[in-house]
Amino acid sequence: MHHLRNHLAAAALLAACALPLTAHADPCKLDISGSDQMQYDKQALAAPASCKQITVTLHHSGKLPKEAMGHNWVLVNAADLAAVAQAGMGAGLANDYVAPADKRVLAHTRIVGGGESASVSFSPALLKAGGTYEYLCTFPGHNALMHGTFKLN
Ligand SMILES: [Cu+2]
Repeated sequence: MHHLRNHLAAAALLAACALPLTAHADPCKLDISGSDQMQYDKQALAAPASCKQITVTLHHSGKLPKEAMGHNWVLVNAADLAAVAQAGMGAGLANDYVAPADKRVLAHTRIVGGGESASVSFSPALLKAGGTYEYLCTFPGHNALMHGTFKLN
């Protein structure tokens, strides 16, 4: 009986430990893809306000190089989207199309080309619950198609 109880406890422990290792089981880790058709695969992302850190991983599902069809993931207050896109254009590829020290940029990945991925982690404390946030790609000309809403829930 003693033996069986230990066995059950070990099985329960294993099940509890295995859960966070399963892909997409962690609501604090988000994935999004950008394509050669200049589109994200998701128009909205959300993460719990209780996350210690939120990590967004951007995948480039296409084949084109970053010079031709680069993508990034840039988080801003919705009201700043156009201005951040404009400033990013002038910053160039060497700066991942993000103006250095632009305080309107809340978080951003580097620019990726076909087959590459990049992640960014940030604290939900940067955002207000109920605030309206948007993410965009600041590669020149992309933000008109490549943007979406970001929410804490
Ligand atoms: Cu893009």
